[in-house]
Amino acid sequence: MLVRKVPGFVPASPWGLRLPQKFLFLLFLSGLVTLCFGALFLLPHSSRLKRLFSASRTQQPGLEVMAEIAGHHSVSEQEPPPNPAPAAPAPGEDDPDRLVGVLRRKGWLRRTRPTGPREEGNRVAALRPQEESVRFNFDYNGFRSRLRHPVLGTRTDESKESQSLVRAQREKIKEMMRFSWQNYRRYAMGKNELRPLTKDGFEGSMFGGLGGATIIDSLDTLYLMELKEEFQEAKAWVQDSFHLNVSGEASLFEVNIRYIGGLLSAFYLTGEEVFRVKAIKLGEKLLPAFNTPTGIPKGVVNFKSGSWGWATAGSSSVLAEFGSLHLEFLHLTELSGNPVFAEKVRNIRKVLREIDKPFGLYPNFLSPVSGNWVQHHVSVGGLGDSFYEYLIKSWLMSAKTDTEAKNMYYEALEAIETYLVNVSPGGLTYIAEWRGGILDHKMGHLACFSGGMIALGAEDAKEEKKAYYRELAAQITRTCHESYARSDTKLGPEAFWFNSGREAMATQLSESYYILRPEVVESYMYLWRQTHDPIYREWGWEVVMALEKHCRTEAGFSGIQDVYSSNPNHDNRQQSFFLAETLKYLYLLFSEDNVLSLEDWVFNTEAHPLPVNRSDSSSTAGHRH
Ligand code: DMJ
Repeated sequence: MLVRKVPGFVPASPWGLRLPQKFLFLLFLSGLVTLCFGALFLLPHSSRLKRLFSASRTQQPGLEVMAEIAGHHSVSEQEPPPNPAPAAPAPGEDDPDRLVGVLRRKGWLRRTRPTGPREEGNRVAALRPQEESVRFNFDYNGFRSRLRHPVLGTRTDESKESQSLVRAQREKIKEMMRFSWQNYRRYAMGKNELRPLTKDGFEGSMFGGLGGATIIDSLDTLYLMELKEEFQEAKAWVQDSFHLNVSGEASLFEVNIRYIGGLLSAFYLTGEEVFRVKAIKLGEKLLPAFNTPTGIPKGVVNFKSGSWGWATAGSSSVLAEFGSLHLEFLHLTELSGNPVFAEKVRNIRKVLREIDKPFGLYPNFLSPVSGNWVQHHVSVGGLGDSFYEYLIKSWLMSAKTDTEAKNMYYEALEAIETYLVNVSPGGLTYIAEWRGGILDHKMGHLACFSGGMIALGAEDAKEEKKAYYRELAAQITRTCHESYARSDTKLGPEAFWFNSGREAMATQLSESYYILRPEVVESYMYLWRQTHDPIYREWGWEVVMALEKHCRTEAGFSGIQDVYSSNPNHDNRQQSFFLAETLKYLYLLFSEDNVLSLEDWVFNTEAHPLPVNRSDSSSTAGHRH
């Protein structure tokens, strides 16, 4: 339609307003906009503005700022992690006092209040000045005074003939330790492991750039065997060259059992501060792994140099890995006064206690995001093993106060007895693996630790089951011995089967290797202490002889590729657990019971002794879970 212009007539706007009215309306509108905008700026944090305009997401409130400080992008721009939160600043990389100062000046500390227990723990760790945790006063003398036995036992009457044989055997094992150490020191000092054939070092990818795995793993064995000069060499390296400012991806489990475990036991044995301080600082670097929706840690932690770390990698966590932190983390709290470590493992315990378990069994894979089992594969060998071990040892380490761990252990063992324990046609008792109800009639070398574990737990079982568990432990240990005895080298394969004519033997070359593993001699040691049956020392000595014959090389000990070959090839690797575990358990097998008495110590899954906690310090709460 055509609108004609009439002189002197000011047309109304489409809404029928005249100019002054329009002006007034615009004025009002702009005032309103200014007011709203201003109000947004008055909100406590600019990230709230972002949230107002962004789609909802699962990120924990209050944590974005910390990521920004660390130079990270917001979570939506990251791949994983699913639920990021800041972790402790990498120890030694940031000056924590300076960081706290900067945060306070900028007012960030007030604005990033945590919103729940998990975040609270992270915040404490992130902002705690490391000096503070180092300055925590642990009463070392009090701890020593509560031990029931001298750490290295009491001297026995050396004139006894039988004792002198045992002493000679012990001396032989000590010589093997000295030989392993000296070759490592000569060819690979500071590297993670020795390669004895090529006479150089091996770094591997499990430790995120940390070095010296063999050194940390060896400290307590050197101390136990009174290899004093060697112990001093190892300690000097930890003091001067063990740097934590690394930035790779590490296995949470491996760093925990080898490094944290090794440092903790070195501290408890010697009282040397350097071990306590480094254990705590390294423990703080592991905390980012727990930043998942369930608090179940991922298997890999990223030590990002000079920044927060993020838990990354795979979609499920492994039972043996997240289930084998309890002992060390309680001691980190005990030695630092920082509750965060105990809180992390208490939460893992809670998730595992509450989750449904098929037939009472614990599958090996759990999603740290949903908290559900990922597959129904159950094993007392690899992937499951040390979870069960840490239940019974948590009970023992708590001076028998952690009844929750005790109950979980015996319930799990009942399910294992019912569904997994079998006897072969040839009369060998074994623990099979379970795949959704179907059994694999095999045992891994790793599962052979279970003889020792069941023996250790037998004493606190219900009266009517004690004898049964002692016998079960003995039978499983006998089966594991058979796996050694049936090979040409008298060393056992990585896995062995029971559903062919050749029982307790590997069925293919790919399972026929032996990499200096400790589990069989570990069980001999526990069974010896429980029964004093000389058969365990005899079997242990067979292993010593076989190691000497097949694994000793010119420059250290090496694993072998085929236990069924009378002249096996070497794998060119002296594993750090050979010094931490295999040689330690052998030495203890030929020692008196009061040397590292089981009344005073529990061994972590890398054979590092941690003391039974009889203190009544405030952080003991961690031990009562
Ligand atoms: C060690 O690192 C530990 O014993 C772990 O629990 C399992 N495997 C190795 C030794 O075989």
